[in-house]
Order: sequence, then structure tokens, then C-alpha cells
Amino acid sequence: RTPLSFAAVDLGASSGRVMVGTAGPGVLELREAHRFPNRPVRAGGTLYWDVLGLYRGVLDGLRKAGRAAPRGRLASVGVDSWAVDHGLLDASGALLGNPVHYRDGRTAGAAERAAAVLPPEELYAATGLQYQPFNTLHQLVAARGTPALEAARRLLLIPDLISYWLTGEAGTELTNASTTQLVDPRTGDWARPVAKAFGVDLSLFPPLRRPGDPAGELLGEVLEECGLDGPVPVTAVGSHDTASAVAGVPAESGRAFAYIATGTWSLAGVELEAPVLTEESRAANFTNELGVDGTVRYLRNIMGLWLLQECLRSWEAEGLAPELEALLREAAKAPALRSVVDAGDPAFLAPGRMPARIAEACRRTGQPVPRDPAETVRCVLDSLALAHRRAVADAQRLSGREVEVVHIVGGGARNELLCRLTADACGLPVVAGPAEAAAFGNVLVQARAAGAVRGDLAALRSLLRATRPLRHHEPMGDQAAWRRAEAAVCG
Ligand code: ADP
Ligand code: LRH
Repeated sequence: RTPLSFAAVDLGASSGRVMVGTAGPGVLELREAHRFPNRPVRAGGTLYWDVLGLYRGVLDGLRKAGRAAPRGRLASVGVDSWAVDHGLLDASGALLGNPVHYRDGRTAGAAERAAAVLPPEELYAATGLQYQPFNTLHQLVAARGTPALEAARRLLLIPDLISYWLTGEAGTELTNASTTQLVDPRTGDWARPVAKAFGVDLSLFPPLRRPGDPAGELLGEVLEECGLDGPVPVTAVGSHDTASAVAGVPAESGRAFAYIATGTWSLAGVELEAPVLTEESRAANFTNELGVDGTVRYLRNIMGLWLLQECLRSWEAEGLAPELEALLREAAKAPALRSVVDAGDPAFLAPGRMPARIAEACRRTGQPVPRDPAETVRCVLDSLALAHRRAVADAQRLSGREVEVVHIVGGGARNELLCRLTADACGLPVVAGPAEAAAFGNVLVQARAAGAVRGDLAALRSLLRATRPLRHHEPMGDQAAWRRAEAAVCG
């Protein structure tokens, strides 16, 4: 088994990247071939993804990946992206309009309309998905009766859409399908009674496939455009970026762990063999998404570094143009836990005016208002660490699984202050890295399918652990201060 090279297409909400991973027995390397910004566009009052711009980035990335791979050979390609969003295709396979962004306001009121069809308790018992205004089901409820949905003959989740354009073959990858609220996490199949209750036509979705399944070959036009020699297979990976990121957690065998995938979102929880569908779990807004190798990702969505990204965007628009590293240095010196906001609050979902919205939340809860950008950043990071603490504690309590260590992966693993605060808040050791866990998880699943590496998730993770530099943070400080902050947020 000689090492082989794979292209991992990983589309995050803030940037897309194409990485080249080389994997074999005892070998795992990852190089960035191409990174491009993911900038949503508001047009005619709707917030869209620029999906063709992203596909352009994928093609440019595959061309560069081919050049970066040893002997120019890619053993396969895998695609993952953010969840829930989708493109609608007509009977000829043409895209019916740009995919709408999950932060668009069209889903306002959809959850209430959905609750009138099926009580939230029943919906949770059947799908195990936490309430999110933007779950695909809510988007479909919001889109009911629109000409695009009426004309649609196929619905492809974003990574499935990219794979379809690359190969001409359509499928629905299961880990991402589990974020639609139309999948039963106990069976890993469609929740047909739920679809029926909502009048969702499941034949819109092409057949389910699982991570590791073949997903076609790059079309001739793609090979030509990217300067690649065929055939180049495409392999289904954990196409939900969070599923790939959790597969890419460098956990140590036998040491119970929680994970926090921190990028635009923080996804914090534990990996289970079976879903937790209790009423208590629903009330705590924990989700049961499906992971690689039949695992369940039992986690909570936390606003994540979106809060920081949006603050930076506001300050830039005001002409302040602060630099992230300098801000983080200043934030580290700012007073700790001076004010905290609820980083799980969907009130922070929409874009715009983030520093002002954070200030308003502090004022509303009777806490000091941050006085400058450094204090605002400190408030965001303290608030995220606090939300991480609550999610890690709740995940353990609700699943009955005690953890010894918290792994932080994703772009936030590069933020030392956030990792340190999370260790302090959780009162647990934190292992930080890799930042590109989703790409690693994507590559490892492809490598196993191609026979370049062998074993279960634990074996894939030990390869990761053995080959990556990781940073360790021991918890310090005062748990009482975090408890007080928790009371300020939870009331
Ligand atoms: P997504 O996949 O959702 O687009 P990423 O996992 O790429 O997000 O994470 C992006 C975030 O990671 C950025 O918004 C930033 O806050 C953080 N980040 C990236 N690089 C650094 C760095 N060098 N120092 C601190 N934070 C960083
Ligand atoms: C992270 C993510 C998350 C979803 C959200 C829509 O990128 O996939 O897991 O909840 O985007």
C-alpha cells in the first residue's frame, strides 16, 4: 500500500478550500492547493450563496491540486460543505436559481407553521434534530408554493450539487441528509412519516449514499478544464463539513472525548453509537446528526466565530480595519468575564451591526457594555467559552457519557485565547488542532475507500494523532467565576 494523493474540497461558510492530502500506512500529509473567499450576495431582498463562484473556486482548486499531487495523479476527490442548504434542479438538470443562504430571513415563522403540522416533540422523537430556524425542512415549509419549488424535479444539498456538476451523477450523502430533518437517526433512512406529514416529496432527493461509497468520476469537461488525466473517481465523504471535522478529531483511543468544531459555527458535543431522543434532550436543543461509520454526532450549535467575523466586517465598514492578531492580543489583556452574551441565541443569526447587537445584549442583561473593539472581542470569546462549557456539560449529562478531554478543531483551534478560555471554562484539558480537521476527515475517508489506509475511525484518528502537531491547554482559574457568568446568561 503506497501512499496516494486525494483532493479534499471543503466549502466553509467563510472560505472554500481545495486541499491535497497524501495518505498511506504511517503517512498523512495535507497541503492547501487553493483557498477562496465565500461571500454571500444579497439581491432583490434575498441572501444567496454565490454557488457558481464557489464552483469556479473548486475547479481552480482541482487544477492546482493536480499540479501539487505527486506525478500529477489524484486517486480521488471528495466534497464537503456546510449543511442544510440546497439547489433545486428542473427536469433537465438545470439549476433553478441560486441556493438561498440559511441566514436569509425567509424562514421567519416557518417553525411555527411546522409546529402546527407536527408538534415539536413528535418531530424531535422522529428526527432527533435540534430546533434551528433554517433546517432544510423549515426552508421547504417557507418555500412551499414558490414557482422554483413547484418546478423542481430534484433537490441537491450543496456538496451533492458540486459532486453532480463534477460527475453528472446525483446522490444524497447521508451525513448531510441528516441535517434536513427528514432522516430518522435510528435507521439512517428517510423519516417517511415526517416527509408525508409535511407534504415533502422524497423523490426530489436522489438515492442515499454513505461516506466511502463511490460517487462517479470527473466528467471529461472537468478533466480538461482542470488539466487532469482521467479517470479520477469521486468518493462520497462525510459531506457535511462537521461530519468530516469530527472524523478528523485526533482523539486518543480509550480516552473519552468531547469535540468542539469551531469555525463560523461552534459545534460542541460527543460522538455516540445511538441517538438520544428524550424530551430533556430536545429541551436542551441538542441535535443527533449522523457521522462517519454509523456514528451519531450529538451536539449543540453555538454561534461560533461568526460573532467575531461580523464584528470585524462592521469595523472594516466603519474604516477601522483592525487586524485580527493585534485585536486578539489586546483582548487577552482586557478584563475577564466583564460581560457575556448567550452565544447560542438565534438572535445573532442574521448578518449586520454585530458590535451594536452585542452591546445591546449586554445592556439588556444589566452588564457593562464593552468600551472598545478589544473589549468586544473579549466579550465574544468569553461568551463562546461559556457556551462551550455549557454544551460540553449538557452533552455529558444528557448522554450519560463522561469525558476526560475536549478536542478543539477548525479555524478556531488557531485562536489560542479561545482555546485557553475554553479549557478554563470547561475545567478540562483542551487539545487544539488540526485547524483543517474537515479536510483531514475528508481525505481519511477517501484514503480508506481507496485502500491506502485501513481500520476503523479510531485507527484513522491515531494516524492523525501520530502525524499532527497539537497544542495542549490545561484548565486554570476559577470555576466559580464561570458559574457566576453562566447565571448571568441563563438567568
Ligand atoms: P468555516 O469553515 O466555517 O469557513 P474556519 O474553520 O475556516 O471556518 O474558521 C474560520 C475562523 O477561524 C476565522 O473566522 C477566524 O476567526 C479563525 N481563525 C483562522 N485563522 C486564525 C488565526 N491565525 N488566528 C486566530 N483565529 C483564526
Ligand atoms: C458548519 C455547519 C453546521 C451547520 C451550519 C449550517 O459549517 O455545517 O454544522 O449547522 O453549518
